Amino acid sequence: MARNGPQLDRRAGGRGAPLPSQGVSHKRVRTSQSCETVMRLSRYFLPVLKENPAEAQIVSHRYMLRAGMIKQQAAGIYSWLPLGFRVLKRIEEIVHEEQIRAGHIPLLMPTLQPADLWRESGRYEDYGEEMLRITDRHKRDLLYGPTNEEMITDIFRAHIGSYKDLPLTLYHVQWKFRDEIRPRFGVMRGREFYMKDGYNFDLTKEDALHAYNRHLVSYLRTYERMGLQAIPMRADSGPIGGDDTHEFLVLADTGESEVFYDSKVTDIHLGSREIDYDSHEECRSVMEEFTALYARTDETHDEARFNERVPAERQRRARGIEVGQIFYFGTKYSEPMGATVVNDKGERAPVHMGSHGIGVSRLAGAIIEASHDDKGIIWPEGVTPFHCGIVNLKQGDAATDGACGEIYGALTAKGLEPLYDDRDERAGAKFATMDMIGLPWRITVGPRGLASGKVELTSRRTGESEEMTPEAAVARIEEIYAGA
Ligand code: 5CA
Repeated sequence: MARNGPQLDRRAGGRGAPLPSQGVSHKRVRTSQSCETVMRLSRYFLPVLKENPAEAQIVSHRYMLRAGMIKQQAAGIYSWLPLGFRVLKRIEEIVHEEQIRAGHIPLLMPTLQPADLWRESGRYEDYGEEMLRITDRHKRDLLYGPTNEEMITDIFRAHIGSYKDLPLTLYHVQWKFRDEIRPRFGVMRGREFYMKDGYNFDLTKEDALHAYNRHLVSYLRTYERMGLQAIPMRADSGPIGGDDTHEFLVLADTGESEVFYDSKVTDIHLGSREIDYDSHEECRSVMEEFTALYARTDETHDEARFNERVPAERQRRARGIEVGQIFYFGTKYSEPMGATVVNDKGERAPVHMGSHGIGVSRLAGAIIEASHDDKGIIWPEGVTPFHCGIVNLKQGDAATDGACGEIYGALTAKGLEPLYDDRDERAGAKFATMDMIGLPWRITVGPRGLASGKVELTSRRTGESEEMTPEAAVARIEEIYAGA
């Protein structure tokens, strides 16, 4: 991986515009995590497992358990332990930044929803066994939301009545529950899972299709910042409805979806292009560029068309992990639920809508599937739980302890978050832990190197090490994360 790849470029914005704050910082999450004690391994909570857990069938599940990221509490329901929680928050933060950059507005809806809302759209009965239905003490029917089309439509109709308030896209990142028949692969197919779901409201179909394209572009950016290539593929809309829908697939042998595509699609990247999210033309042209070549999931795959359009040597049949999906469904919810606006001629009409989801918790697993080796996880810089590790090879040695402390202090003073392995452990055990938890950079400090004023900077991805002064190592880490 290029050291300054697109996923490092956290500062680049559409048209270079500064991000509005909207309650979401575009620096690291600081919520009680950056306090010094939690970044010293001797005082952290990192329950690393030495053995492979028998229940884990795929590498991401295995490594998430072994690296002490998650703990299963019931089938498909997990606690996120401190390391996993940091990754989850980091993924969420990138999602927020890119949504806000595209002009979408965050809010927060509850996990529990009244059944009556779903009776209005007709989905209460349709949704079937996957919906967790709950009755409260007053015998009122509730459900744990599997998605939020009805609730957001209810919010819209309560407050908006004029075309002048459009376009509008609202989104949240919230826990969902789907009582999956076969929860498996850890957080990849959970029953309780964390999802970003966004909903656009537009006056016309044309505007709503712009919202669709805008979401497609913002999703491409989101995934690339996480070090992932997620290919938009024509898919089936399932219980959400509508005819226009694309899923975003990360190619991986362990993926649950069967995919068919022209190998040329993997050459297309968004990179650091500046996209004007208000421009219908720009968003449409990116959408067309990314969806012109054949790429479909098994639900919409058409073998005859595939053979006709894709030369044999470029035909790929593979597996993929679905990390997001976008939908345009017109007035499917606005009409039955009465979400209308008055247009400039004074006529009232239902709004055109779409919904757009990203599997935030699933992404933690998908990133590991795409980025690991036989020693453990290799986090892309964009989502790493800590910017780098510091390994003290001789704990208790005054010079080594002192140098580690200085490096630690210099990094944190620059707003970076290192994880300092200050345990009284053998070097081999410390390296094994660092390799398993996958921090992309490691600074190793030992008495031998220090005698000539040097520490070692190692890339987790390439395994290459370089000797340099502690100051140079700190400067290098800073440069890497500045995306300069
Ligand atoms: N309302 C629409 C868009 S917001 C919706 O619910 N779309 S979805 O069903 O495709 O879900 C969005 C994303 O959530 C999926 O692409 C997938 O990445 C993730 N997801 C869906 N089901 C699960 C699950 N059981 N476990 C983990 N992630 C899931």
